Amino acid sequence: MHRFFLLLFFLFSDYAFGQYAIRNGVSIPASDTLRVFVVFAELDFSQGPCPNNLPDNLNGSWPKDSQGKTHLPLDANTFFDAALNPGQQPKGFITDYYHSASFGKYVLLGDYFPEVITVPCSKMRIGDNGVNTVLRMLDTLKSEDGTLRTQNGYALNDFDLWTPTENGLPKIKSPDGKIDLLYIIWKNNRFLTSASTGGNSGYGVNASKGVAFKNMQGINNMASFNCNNTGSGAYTITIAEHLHGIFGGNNWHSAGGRGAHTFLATANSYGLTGQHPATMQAVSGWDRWMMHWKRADKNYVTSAYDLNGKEIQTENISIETFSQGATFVLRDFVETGDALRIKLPHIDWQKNGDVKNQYLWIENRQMKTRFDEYLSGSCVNTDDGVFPRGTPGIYAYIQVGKDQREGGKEIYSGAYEHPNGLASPFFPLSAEGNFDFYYDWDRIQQAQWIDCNWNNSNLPVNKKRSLPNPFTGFSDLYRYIDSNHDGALYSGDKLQAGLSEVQGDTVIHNYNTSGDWMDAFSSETGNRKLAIGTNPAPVPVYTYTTNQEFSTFNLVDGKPDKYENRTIWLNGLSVEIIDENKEAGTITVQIRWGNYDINNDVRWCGNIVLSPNDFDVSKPSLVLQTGNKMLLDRGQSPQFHKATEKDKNGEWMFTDPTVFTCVKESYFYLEPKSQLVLDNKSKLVLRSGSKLVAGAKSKIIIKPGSELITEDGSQLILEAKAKIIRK
Ligand SMILES: [Ca+2]
Ligand SMILES: [Ca+2]
Ligand SMILES: [Ca+2]
Repeated sequence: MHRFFLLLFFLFSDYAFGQYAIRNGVSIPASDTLRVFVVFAELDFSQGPCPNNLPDNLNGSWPKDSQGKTHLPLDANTFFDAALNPGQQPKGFITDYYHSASFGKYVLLGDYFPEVITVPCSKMRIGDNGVNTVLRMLDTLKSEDGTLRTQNGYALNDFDLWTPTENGLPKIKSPDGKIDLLYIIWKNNRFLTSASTGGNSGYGVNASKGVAFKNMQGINNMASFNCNNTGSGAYTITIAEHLHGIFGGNNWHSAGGRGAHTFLATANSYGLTGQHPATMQAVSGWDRWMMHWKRADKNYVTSAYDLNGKEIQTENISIETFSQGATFVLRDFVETGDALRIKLPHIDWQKNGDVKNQYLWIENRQMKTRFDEYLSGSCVNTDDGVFPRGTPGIYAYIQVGKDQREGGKEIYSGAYEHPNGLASPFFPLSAEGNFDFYYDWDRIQQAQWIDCNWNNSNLPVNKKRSLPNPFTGFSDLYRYIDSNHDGALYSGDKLQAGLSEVQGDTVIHNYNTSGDWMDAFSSETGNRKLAIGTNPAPVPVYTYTTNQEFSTFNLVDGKPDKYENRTIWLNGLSVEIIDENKEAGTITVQIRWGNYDINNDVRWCGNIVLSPNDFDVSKPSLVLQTGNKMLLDRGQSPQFHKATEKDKNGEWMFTDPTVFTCVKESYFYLEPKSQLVLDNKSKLVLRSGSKLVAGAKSKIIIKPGSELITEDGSQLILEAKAKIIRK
């Protein structure tokens, strides 16, 4: 039998023999048609004893009649389409979601048993997924033609289209006598994963045998989770549980969820693998790239169009592949798949343990489908309703690792150093920028049940008083604070940031971590460019592995592991919007690699490295243009989970002082009348073979405690009336 499977695989796969690929799905297919058998179930807490004698405190919104009988959620028929004819648009939210995400390649159908299965509490044990209990109860029900019928009249074997294979190998499209995928959606099961399973959690899709029932020999896969409310929250949790069947285990969540995380805090990105606190669940470029979901009329999964209308593959834009730069026209990503994926220079992963590659994704999102919608809609700042579902424009995020689409079985590895190993690998770049936030301690908001506050005490941010920090600052979509001042993050920090903001004289409760209208690069927000001098900038971001509970951190001898990126590699990349066609919804984006100029004031923090000019080492690789000021300063946004030292006001700091290193052959040019200021123990290091030229009347100001270090063989050239001022 085993040999037979392998033969089929060899014949029908377009990959080499033995190749595993994420797009083949874990235990279920991630393309073609799959029909989910859904059972809505509840626990009857009056038929105890219940485990640990816990009470029923998940009441949810499922209806009950006057006899106390629980009925199906009112929107039970809105999750899935039971069937879909070719060319027909799905109505069910989840069927439509995957249909849209995959351009119709993934038809995820579903139908449900027409009554709620009520399970006595005494039949549950803590940690039991409840599958066999539910299957045995179904087995006792009256058969119709030897089977059970679902709401739309399907028999059980209509849910058996597939025979599973190994994770990552193509599934076989023939029945094996087992239900392909059983979803048990619970109203109130407190015992699923622990003695306190919440109203929206449980087991994601995974392979599971299950007992024989009726005319079936069992099941291939199950998901079993609470969904005690109806409406959009129910769809969100269902999509979040389904991802494990197609992407992988907990290390495939993004924007929170269980699994060890890539960054010091989880970033609120969007996409299929996101769940709360994702900004949106609409499909991302990475989702489609990973799953090979291509629009039928296109040649490539990830592509865009040049100015002549020719489709260009854009999944591997780099300084090597598009060294002269390029200009692309992007249509709405969700509808077309147009997107750019740009490999950030200076990180080049070769083997496990190396620093993971980072890629900048650029997507035009016009907010056209019903999935382009904030998950926290009513609490989001939409510019007073001007952009209720987000501002149409360019959305940008950095992908860290998660770039092994095929290979051996290790593509599913959860090992921290493996490129695919960590969850929450996306770092959104909000057009609003990155800052060292100013928190207004005089206006702490006490816990109260008001809109968008949810009884959390919180600390408002004052953006007007925050300092720009494009490289290592936080944004609305990525932040954490030591609010109890004990020198440790995730240690007693009940007071939260991200729920409120000081505007003028008042505090606005706007849940600003959940995304807002200012995230898009667009003429609407005024930010149309990512480059070395902008905020944010297209440079690699720091990583810092945190476990799923944020209780342990992966340090070696007290330092981040060697696969972590802790270097801001400067580069000449710029990504700029050069045209927006509002009517057609298209955006033209220009990519260049030789943009080394800074034409505004900047405040830079972190471990920053300047490399040589990529095209001509005799030319500058960084130019601070006339009249502008660069401040090298110590960042205030935490970059370690434990404080490094106290500042002069006695406050804990979670950063190292800034070090700006100019490596061999790099060339930093201060144009006439520009100013470079070193403050707060910043160091500027000129390595042997590097060059700093201070143009006429420019100034290098070195504040107490800061240093300019010129190694032997480096050049520091002061042109007419340029000055170094030590304060
Ligand atoms: Ca099957
Ligand atoms: Ca914002
Ligand atoms: Ca703390």
